[in-house]
Amino acid sequence: MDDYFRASLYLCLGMLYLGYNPLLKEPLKLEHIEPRLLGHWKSDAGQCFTYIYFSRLIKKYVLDAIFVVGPGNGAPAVLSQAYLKGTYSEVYPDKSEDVEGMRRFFKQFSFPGGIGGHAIPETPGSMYESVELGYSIPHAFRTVFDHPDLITLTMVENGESEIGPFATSWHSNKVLHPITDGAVLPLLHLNGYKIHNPTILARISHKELESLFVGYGWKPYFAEGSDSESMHQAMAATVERYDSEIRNHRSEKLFDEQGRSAPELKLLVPEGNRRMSASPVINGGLLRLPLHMPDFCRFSVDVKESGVTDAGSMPTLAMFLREMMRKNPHNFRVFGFDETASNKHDAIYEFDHNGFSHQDPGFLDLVANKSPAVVRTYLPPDANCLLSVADPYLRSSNYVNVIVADEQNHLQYIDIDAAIAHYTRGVGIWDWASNDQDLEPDVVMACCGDGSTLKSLATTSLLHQYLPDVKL
Ligand SMILES: Cc1ncc(C[n+]2csc(CCOP(=O)(O)OP(=O)(O)O)c2C)c(N)n1
Repeated sequence: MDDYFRASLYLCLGMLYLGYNPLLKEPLKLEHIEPRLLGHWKSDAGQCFTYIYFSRLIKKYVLDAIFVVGPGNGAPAVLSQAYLKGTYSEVYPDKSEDVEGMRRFFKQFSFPGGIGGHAIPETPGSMYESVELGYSIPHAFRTVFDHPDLITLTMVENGESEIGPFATSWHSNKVLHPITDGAVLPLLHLNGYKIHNPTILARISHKELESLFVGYGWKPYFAEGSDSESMHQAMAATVERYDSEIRNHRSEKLFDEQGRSAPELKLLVPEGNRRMSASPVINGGLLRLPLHMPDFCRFSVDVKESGVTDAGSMPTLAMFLREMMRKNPHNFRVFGFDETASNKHDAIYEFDHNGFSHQDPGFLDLVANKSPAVVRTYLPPDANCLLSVADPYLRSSNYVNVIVADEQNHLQYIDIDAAIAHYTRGVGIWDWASNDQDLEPDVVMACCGDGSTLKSLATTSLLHQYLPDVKL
């Protein structure tokens, strides 16, 4: 196990420091070292240590498990594990288990055109971008819903644990179903620092820490110790040390001449998909099932005349979502924030203009900055428009779909066929509200979303009434 640990640490060091000469077959020269060091050593050792001991457990007890990583900058840890367990070379054959593959594996790390210095979804066995702290526990719980045999080992770094919203996520244990869901095993890595500032949880007493986690509903176990070989050498020896420290982490028996990890290390690797980095649960899309979609037109509001019928967008959508939940009891979930009922999703026990006050009003700006290849935004003005956009959005994958819709009853404008046509075009001219008869208009009223549509139509109506000659 110690050899496996040192092989892991060697790979982490290689990613951080070595652009060339991956097995140090040649004397280390300055030009072999990455000119700009990006990425962090920090949590790598603790993460690797945890990962390999859990892999041992997987082998021993034939477990299904995955590893969710929280630490901000400890990507070398998960990368080293995916590489040592063979998954990395399986997914990226050019990063093969030989000297040239290892060199490419090291070189790509935090390098233009390569991969990030933090865990990213492209890394086998990594589900999300760990660069924005605070999601490890929420993501981990998401993985175990409806996977009763799955254990999600979750590495929570002490800096991450100080993120405000994250602190609440410790309570996620209350939403697990003991029969239908799996288990989350969080490991709080108290290495004392967030980058280089002290962390709170690493500085409070055991008693206080224990009480805190008992209060959250966890039973904490403490495993602690420090490496006596801590680095206290003087700067004067830095260059010499560089070379010898890297060598100390490596021994001929860890990697053979060709750069392959030693056969006895392979014995420590769990089988096939039981390698945490190969589990289909954490490798995007492998478990995705198509949703059974009800005909959304069944839930439409009967609009015989524009601007006459009163109905609510959210209650209409809620009926459609309730049917979706009936048809897909195990692979469709609705998450509400704090106002599920007040936002008129009662029909499914489970959002609107609170979005303008409670959430960041700059949210849509942020979304609109993203590439249309990954995000889509729609502001349906009424219930049928909302339904006709919800259906294709729910069928889509690999998109972040944002719909902004309101909760209160208000005037309905178009029937479901017109709504489908409107959604399909993405933008439209409402002839029934216009009087330009296809001539050059005097005024163009443009709007987007429920509130501004209502105001534009009210303005249009007043203009028709008081200035009938104005072409709208
Ligand atoms: C939400 C958020 N706030 C701040 C940061 C900036 N940040 C990046 S790493 C880091 C410290 C992380 O500390 P820790 O979780 O202990 O991990 P490590 O330093 O070991 O990588 C911070 C504050 C961030 N990435 N995300």
